[in-house]
Amino acid sequence: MKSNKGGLFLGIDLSTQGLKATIIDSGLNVVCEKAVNFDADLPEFKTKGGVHVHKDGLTVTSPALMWVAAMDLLLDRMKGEGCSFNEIVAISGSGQQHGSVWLANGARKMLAGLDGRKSLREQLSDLFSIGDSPIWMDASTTQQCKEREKALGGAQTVADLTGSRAYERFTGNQIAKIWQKNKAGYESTERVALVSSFAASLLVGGYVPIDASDGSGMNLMDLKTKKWSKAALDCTAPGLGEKLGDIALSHSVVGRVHKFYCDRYGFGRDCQVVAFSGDNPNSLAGLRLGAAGDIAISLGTSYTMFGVLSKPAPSAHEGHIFANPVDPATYMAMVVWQNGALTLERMRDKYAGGSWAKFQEMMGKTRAGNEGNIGFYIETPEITPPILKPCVRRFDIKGGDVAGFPPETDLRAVVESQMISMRVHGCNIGLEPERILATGGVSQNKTVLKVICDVFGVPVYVAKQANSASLGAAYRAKHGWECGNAGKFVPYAVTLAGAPPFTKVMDPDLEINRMYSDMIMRYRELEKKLTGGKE
Ligand code: XUL
Repeated sequence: MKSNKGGLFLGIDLSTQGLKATIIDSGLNVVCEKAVNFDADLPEFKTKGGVHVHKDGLTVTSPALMWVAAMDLLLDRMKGEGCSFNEIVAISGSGQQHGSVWLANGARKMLAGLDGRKSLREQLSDLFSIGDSPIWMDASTTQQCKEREKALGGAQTVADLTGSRAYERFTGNQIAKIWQKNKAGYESTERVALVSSFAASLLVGGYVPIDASDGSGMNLMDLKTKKWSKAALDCTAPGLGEKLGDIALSHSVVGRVHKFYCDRYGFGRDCQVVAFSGDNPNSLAGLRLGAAGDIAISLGTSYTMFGVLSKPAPSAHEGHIFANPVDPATYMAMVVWQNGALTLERMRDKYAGGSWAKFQEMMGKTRAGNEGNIGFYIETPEITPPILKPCVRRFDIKGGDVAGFPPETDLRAVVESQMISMRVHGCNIGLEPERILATGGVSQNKTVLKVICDVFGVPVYVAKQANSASLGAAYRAKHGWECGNAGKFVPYAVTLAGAPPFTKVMDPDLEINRMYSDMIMRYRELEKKLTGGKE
């Protein structure tokens, strides 16, 4: 790795399926990337896609110690590649949103006492009061959502207060469930962290605040004041405010790396840690979304659609408003689909033997609009629209239920259904793109991009760098470091002046776009058959 006088910035992304690192230099060039895959690299934790789905099909957790072991492995790999840790001046990071990490009484001391002669895993095996962290795929808290919405005055009140109505995966509802079902676990907990703030805690060797942007995904924070809402805390669990600690703006410096990292890996003592945030907020930072009409579509494990709004209107039905991680004066709006890449990949495996090339070839044999056939592929509980009971439904052009489609038709039906759902539900919360920035694994796939482009009727761009969350974290490390040095907020655009432009990959076919606009009406009607009319 070349030496860099202006210092290096490290972004770390603790996602559902793995842990990634991206290092940039002061000119914003990516100089190093490394990754750990949980299933393949840490098979002893027996995860599938990084998670354990429990017997009820609704409870989904990940072993927190696996994340600790992954940090050891990632840093060892980077060290093995000769990574210049001593030149890193600031680190920030990203975590899958909503997941909670339960740190046991005494954990603060354990973190503070880290010793560079042993691995994190060796020293932190007793760190957790609850070892299985509930994550964003968990849909087991419908009862707690209902109870908390009732206590707070209804879905719209909760949305107005926290940015979203109560959602099963949102941390407040997960915490309420733990309090109700596992009181001993709750009581032996010193700190409840988010996945993002936990990763930062590992680096600092102590507790750090939750950042306002990821904090918006908890149904606990007052979105306007960016402080915990007392009413929301009170209807969740006793003594919760103390267990959660503070909230910080996302560009705040929250500490310096612990001596452990200096001794074991050669980090400098002054290397700063900037608040970690959620993966979607970090992607927003990585894709530098700022202009109205610039909307990102992230095609990863979950599919998400997001953009910046200055006057958001939180909805009692769907979508989320979060604090913007790079501009405290504005907000980000987002919609999430759980049946994203994994659902598409399962279809690819079923029909195209796991090959994207064959998948594209099969898509090429069908026409846009799929001869009027429409399908819904809810393989795991869906967030948008809320369909908690998995089901697959296929409809012909007359709206009649059909048992199956030919393979090619089935493949196109999944892609079209996923993208039409994005247009329908994104629009419901004010996400109306003038251009789309596509990111995430599936965005490499041109036939999928073509469907996005024609469904929305706007040009599609891609970032050269696929890992927008870890890149965004590296950008945010630079941003936070510059704000800290200046002693005041520095506009994000100033930090990122000179970042490489995005590449336009296609323009829409407006005739096909009109056809999709007509198809959307039918889609909405059919969707009601699955939701019973709920959005
Ligand atoms: C966002 C969400 C997912 C996770 C996945 O609300 O639940 O996108 O952040 O990483």
